[in-house]
Amino acid sequence: MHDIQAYLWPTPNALEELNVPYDLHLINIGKNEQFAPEFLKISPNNKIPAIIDQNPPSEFGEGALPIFESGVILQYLADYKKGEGAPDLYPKNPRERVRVNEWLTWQVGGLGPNMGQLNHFSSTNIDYAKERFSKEVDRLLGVMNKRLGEYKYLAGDNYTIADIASYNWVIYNDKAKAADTPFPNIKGWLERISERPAVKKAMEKATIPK
Ligand SMILES: N[C@@H](CCC(=O)N[C@@H](CS)C(=O)NCC(=O)O)C(=O)O
Repeated sequence: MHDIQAYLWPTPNALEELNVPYDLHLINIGKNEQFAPEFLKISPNNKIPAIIDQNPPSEFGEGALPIFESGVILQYLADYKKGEGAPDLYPKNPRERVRVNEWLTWQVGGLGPNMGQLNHFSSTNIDYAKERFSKEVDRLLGVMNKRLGEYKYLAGDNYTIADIASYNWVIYNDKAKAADTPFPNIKGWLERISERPAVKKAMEKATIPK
């Protein structure tokens, strides 16, 4: 068994990028596995992703360390679990770190929830909600597209955990990927990231549970 136990559905991008050995536990949210009492002990908000580090650094004290919320998981893994030869995905330089934290929080508090609501309402006939979330997602993607016109990656010149956090949402947005996309800088960013060997490897492991 590896130190890191990862509870996901379905893409372990950060773990591959950081070269951290891990065991993958696929949690099928389509089958409500996120409500299982054992999983709620790790992730009390019944959402994936979550991890358990069986062997955290000594400054965390004794015992395994469970973590939920993707932003916190990414910060923890990049700060404490970076493996041999892995890139620095969370710079220590305070000015650069602020930029990463901004775009990470932007995803967790803005892009993720609004894309989640849009996905939810798309399969209904509640037009007001569909229009509301579709406009808000377009606005957020517009902000992101502008940023990526100025910088190669969300936090600046380098690929960071902020890009990892947004990639897994944006990759499923048809408008961002369309040939005539209104967000060409996002499309270029998606293509750049999808070429990364760690992303390719993570996608291979990303079997959607039936
Ligand atoms: N703020 C959370 C959001 C995670 C999230 O939205 N997870 C969804 C899947 S993408 C989920 O587990 N949904 C199951 C549920 O809500 O019951 C994070 O960033 O970790």
